[in-house]
Amino acid sequence: PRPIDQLTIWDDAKAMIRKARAEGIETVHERLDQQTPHCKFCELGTTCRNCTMGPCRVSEKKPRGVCGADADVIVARNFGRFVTGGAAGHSDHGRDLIEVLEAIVEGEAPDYKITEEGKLRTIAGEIGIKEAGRDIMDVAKDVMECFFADFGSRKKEVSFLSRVPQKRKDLWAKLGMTPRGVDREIAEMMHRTHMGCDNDAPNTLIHAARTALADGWGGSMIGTELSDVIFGTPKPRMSTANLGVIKEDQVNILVHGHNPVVSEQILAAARDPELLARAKELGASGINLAGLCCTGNELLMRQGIPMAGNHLMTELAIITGAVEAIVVDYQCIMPSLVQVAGCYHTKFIDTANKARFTGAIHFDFQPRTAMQQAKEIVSIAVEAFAERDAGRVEIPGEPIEIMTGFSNEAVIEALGGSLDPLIQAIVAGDIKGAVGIVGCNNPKIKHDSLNVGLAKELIKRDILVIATGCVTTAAGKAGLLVPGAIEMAGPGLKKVCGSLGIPPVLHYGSCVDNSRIMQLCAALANTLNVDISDLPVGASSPEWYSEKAAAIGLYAVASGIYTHLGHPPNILGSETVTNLAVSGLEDLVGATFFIEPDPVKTADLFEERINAKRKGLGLDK
Ligand code: SF4
Ligand code: WCC
Ligand code: FE2
Repeated sequence: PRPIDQLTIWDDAKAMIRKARAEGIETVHERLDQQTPHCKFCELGTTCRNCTMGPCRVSEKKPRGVCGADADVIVARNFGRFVTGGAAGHSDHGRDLIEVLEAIVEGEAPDYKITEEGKLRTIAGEIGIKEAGRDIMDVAKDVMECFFADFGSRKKEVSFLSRVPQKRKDLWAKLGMTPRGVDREIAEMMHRTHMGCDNDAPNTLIHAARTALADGWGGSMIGTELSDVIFGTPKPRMSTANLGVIKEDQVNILVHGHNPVVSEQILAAARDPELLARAKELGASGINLAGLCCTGNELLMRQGIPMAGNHLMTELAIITGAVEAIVVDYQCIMPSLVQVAGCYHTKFIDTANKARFTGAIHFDFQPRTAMQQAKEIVSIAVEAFAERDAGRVEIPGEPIEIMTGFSNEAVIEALGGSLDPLIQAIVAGDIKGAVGIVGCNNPKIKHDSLNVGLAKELIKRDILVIATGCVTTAAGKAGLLVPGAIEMAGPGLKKVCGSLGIPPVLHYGSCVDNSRIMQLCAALANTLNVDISDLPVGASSPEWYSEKAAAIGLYAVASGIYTHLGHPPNILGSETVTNLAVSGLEDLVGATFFIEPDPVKTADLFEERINAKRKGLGLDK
């Protein structure tokens, strides 16, 4: 096996990988070794399995599949479907929030409510629904109908395009990139990539961008906004991160996945007096809830629940031996967690019919019965405490302080009611620009080395960093999410963040919450009366792995944001597709991807780009 020092930058992770090896438990790292080297054709994107005349693998020697498709067509189709998988994930999550809103409106969800009436009214206004003087439930019903319709085929564009600068919308219309309906774009991509349909790589990629935009300005944005409406808009608050948040003397429940619909109820149930009393009867001092990945981010942003770890920490969290239950909803949940949990007393509980795990305890979680089901789940965890083997418990490290809760609403409030102070700081050059660092971990990359390395490098250069997804935990563990982190920032950023009492890296939420960043960029562009592509901003996913991250990257680029990836998607087998991604898109949408594994070089490229955009806006000579 590879030496542990090469696998991760974190001491808590190293301790748990060591423990796993000592106990003979396999992790993602060993499985990557088993899978290396990967299939070269698949890496290049030149394998096609779209029909049974194949599967085909094309190369210089055999340049066409049985049907005649060449590398360009095959790579574009594969990448199109890849992005579509991601858009489907985020958007189906968004749909689940609409269904909860529907259940609230119909009086079928006693354990959920409209928490943010003001926000719901604002959204209604933005999407053209009359709200003044109307009962909130009537407004909610119309918003719900409108969002359901955003998934269908009858609209010319999804509702939240009302937020997009006109110039950008005109460009999308001209390119045939306007997202019309979420499910429609997803279905159309599946159609286009069937044998004998869209056999022109650039044309396929335009539709891939449209599908990604349906995610960013459609499904994801609906997910974020309705989560705020139902569970509350995040406000700045303090919390903690790393495996040290797991408590030796308590019943530990980890929530993992993405959707707050389940985890918010688990949190409420964990505070139930009867369950607490039972936990104490069994010798625990309390019930401790902590998060993993994005469902963790959702609870952290709104409720301050501590974060146990990001993607590559999920197996390792169980290996502490102190986790009574891991409760999952969907996405980014490694199936191996069932096996790792099986090595301990840990109960693995799945809650969604669309994300079942063989060997798990299954709950078909429904809005109507949410609280009762959540209590049953917590009860299973509490009872498991009695089975814990104290001799196998090892919880590494002390929790690190973090600040979280930066919604756009909270940022505007901190700025005194408008974005003007932020714009002034950018104009003055105290803040040169901003980069959203988002996404995952990937065992091919030393865990969090790029996520942290890039964030540090950017803030040094007075570039504000906005973090979401698994990058938030990386930034937090590196001490970047506290106001004191301004000491690591350049002089301008230090001054601005110092005066506001905020960190130079802002925790902006989960992966669907990248829609908050899109909304912020659109608002800045609208205020300045420019396009998003004119702003001194960028996006990065240094350690990405998932289809969802590819969708995010593509909607960022298609929205006009220069976007970094730490390693390439499986497209290098086509020069046409690769060139389009890393340069040709610039002429079409005013932004491209760039691929760069080195954090310093990446920061150089961002700085160059940001300086050029500043010049373009007339901010610097
Ligand atoms: Fe091969 Fe064409 Fe079928 Fe793909 S669609 S498997 S390239 S014959
Ligand atoms: Ni979003 Fe990436 Fe984490 Fe999963 S939870 S691993 S897509 S960043
Ligand atoms: Fe996520």
